[in-house]
Amino acid sequence: TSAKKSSYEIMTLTTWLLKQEQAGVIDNEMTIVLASISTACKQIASLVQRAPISNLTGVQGAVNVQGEDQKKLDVVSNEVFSNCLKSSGRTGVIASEEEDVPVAVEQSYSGNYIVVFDPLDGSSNIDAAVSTGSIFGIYSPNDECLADGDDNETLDSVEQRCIVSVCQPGSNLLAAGYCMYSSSVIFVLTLGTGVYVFTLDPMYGEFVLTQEKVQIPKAGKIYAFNEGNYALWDDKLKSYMDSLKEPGDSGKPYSARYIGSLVGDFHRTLLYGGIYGYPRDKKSKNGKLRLLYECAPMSFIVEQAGGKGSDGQQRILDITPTEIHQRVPLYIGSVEEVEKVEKFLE
Ligand code: AHM
Ligand code: MG
Repeated sequence: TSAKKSSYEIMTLTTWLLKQEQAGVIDNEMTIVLASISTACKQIASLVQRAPISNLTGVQGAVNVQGEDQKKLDVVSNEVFSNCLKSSGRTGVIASEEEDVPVAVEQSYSGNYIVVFDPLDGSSNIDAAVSTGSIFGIYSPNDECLADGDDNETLDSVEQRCIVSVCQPGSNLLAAGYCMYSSSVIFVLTLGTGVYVFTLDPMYGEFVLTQEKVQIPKAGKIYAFNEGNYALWDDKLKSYMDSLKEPGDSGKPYSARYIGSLVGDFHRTLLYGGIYGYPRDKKSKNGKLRLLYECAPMSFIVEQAGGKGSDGQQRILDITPTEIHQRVPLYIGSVEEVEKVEKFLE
């Protein structure tokens, strides 16, 4: 008999989560929340793949709180995500990039986890069938969200409680992940014990573990910035960008890659090394990306893979949001690359 693992042996996300629960990494409630998120992602994956057939491309007609056109799929994905989380019965408050304010989940049975998410990031790519993704982060319930006020509590004060409960620094995250809808559907997850990658097997309809304990290369010569904004950047950032184009000793400058979809650009950076940046500029004083739904979860993941997430000066995970849709500049990726841009910005 050989010691070789049976070639029929696969580790599904469900089995993996149950093993994490048995090992005491997560509790039963968290297992259920994560399972419901993976279901939402599978549903969104199928909606994204069939979008041109089922007439889900194009805009909804509404503009979200942040003044952006909502795509039809933004709206649908937000509903899918919210419904899966609500019906898990284990979330107390959910906050979405697509909603004005966080919502208290009335049907919560136990657990009361706080979940922040961007249901469909990079949706401007959808109509051309380019990569998109969902991003999420999970916080433990705090006093604010547990205080189940009396029946006379006004809607305003419930809302205020929810806002206070989600405005936590990323360093409090218990779990974070993303699902990328691309040539493969990839689910990346950290529970604070390394980064695990699962790939959706379309035959089984299950996420299967394909990479464990992923480590980002210490350095990497790929940069992903929207350089169209160059003229709006400050001089320090311009000279950083110029430096990447110097051939240097190796005779080869950095390579530019920019999908315009954070999840796709981040996933490539995680595997190949390099840097993704969304700086502040003359028009967008805090850049474009949101701290709660985008920057903090991605920074938790990158740190778990041995990389770095910074706003140019400080660690993203140390920033406590004062507003739920707060934006911050983001520089994320290989340690050496992020430190390099920090040096230039000093
Ligand atoms: P969104 O949440 O409205 O989809 O915006 C976020 C996206 C990111 O996925 C991407 O990295 C960035 O916006 C691209 O912005 P730009 O088109 O300005 O380069
Ligand atoms: Mg987004």
